[in-house]
Amino acid sequence: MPKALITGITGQDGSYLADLLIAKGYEVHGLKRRSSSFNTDRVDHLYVDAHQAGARFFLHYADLTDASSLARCLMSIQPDEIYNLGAQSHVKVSFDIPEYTADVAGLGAVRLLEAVHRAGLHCRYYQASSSEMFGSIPPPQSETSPFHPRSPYACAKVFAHQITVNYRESYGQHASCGILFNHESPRRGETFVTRKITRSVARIKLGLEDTLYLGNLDAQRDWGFAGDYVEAMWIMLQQDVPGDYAIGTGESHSVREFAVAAFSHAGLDWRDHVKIDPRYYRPAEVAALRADASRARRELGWEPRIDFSGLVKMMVDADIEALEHSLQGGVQAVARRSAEH
Ligand code: NAP
Ligand code: F7E
Repeated sequence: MPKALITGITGQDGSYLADLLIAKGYEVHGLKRRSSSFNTDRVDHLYVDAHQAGARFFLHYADLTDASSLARCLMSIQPDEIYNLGAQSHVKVSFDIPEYTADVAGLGAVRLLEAVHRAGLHCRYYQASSSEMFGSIPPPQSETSPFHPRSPYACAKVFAHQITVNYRESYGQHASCGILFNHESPRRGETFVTRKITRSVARIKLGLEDTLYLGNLDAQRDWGFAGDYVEAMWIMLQQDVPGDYAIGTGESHSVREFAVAAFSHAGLDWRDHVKIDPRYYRPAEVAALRADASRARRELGWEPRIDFSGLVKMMVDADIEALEHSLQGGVQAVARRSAEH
């Protein structure tokens, strides 16, 4: 039975990847960090008592800022595949906590790669690189496009990407980078713009609020479905030869278009509800991202299944259903935490 280790398993992508690997028959180990509140909501459905015979899902306390915890987990698990998905992944927040963001998203990768190297493990490694690394380079962007990062987050990701390539070239590690464009889902963090919009649409539709405050509506992103993108991660590690691949739909839309589509799917007019609050602007913005994923299509046979309108509908429907469910249960404490970012 192949063994996988996932950092960031409690996040959006980690949870979809864990679903995929469990379905493929893997033993899945995830690193979770210590939190004063529960942070395993997205993977609780996979939980099985470790004492039960046949348990294949295990969580371990560790942190990407703590090299010894990573080395300890690697030695005890001895994984065949490592997926490094852990990060402080919010671009706007990275301007507020730049050093921590660089520590987790940048140095975290070299801590893990070095621990693999020192332990002499012959496992395959996936690095979660990001289209944010392209920054101000005009679309379409591919693996061969130059990088011009526009945030502390993107700078950290460029370091993690380059150090992964460096370990591959220096030590022959089977290490691949997926340069993923934005991907979303009903499990998307509540403060990213798509989920912020679809949660607010649900609250407006059900009469709990009236106004949604957003920042730059003109930014364009290539939005796909996270469930499709974790398949690309797995396929990369099944290749004989490691490499770097841009993963995206090849289609981009503005934040405004996303809002129009989301409100209209719920039978609402976005102009009645959306207002601009400049506090959501960023010190430096990435204007437009659109993937050229032709290498992934050609060499990995990867194609996205869900398109833009399917994604918007899936997210709006899921948020309306979740809110109706919680209201029916009498739980009205749906804090407006997304207003913070
Ligand atoms: P996410 O939902 O924000 O999940 C991030 C994960 O990293 C969470 O499990 C989080 O734990 C964990 N984490 C944060 N700080 C950590 C630390 N110090 N040590 C160990 N783990 C830590 O992100 P995502 O959307 O799933 O993205 C997965 C990866 O792909 C990230 O590296 C992200 O930067 C990258 N990426 C994402 C996209 C996208 O559009 N989603 C595109 C390109 C690249 P908690 O649950 O405890 O917070
Ligand atoms: O912003 C604009 C904002 O925070 C998208 C991460 O997963 O994808 C993600 O980074 C756009 C930006 O994602 C609001 O200015 C307008 O132009 O949803 P986002 P992101 O910054 O693209 C990349 C690929 C990653 O790697 C990252 O980890 O939307 N925008 N108004 C807003 N954004 C937010 N969050 N909130 C607003 O109110």
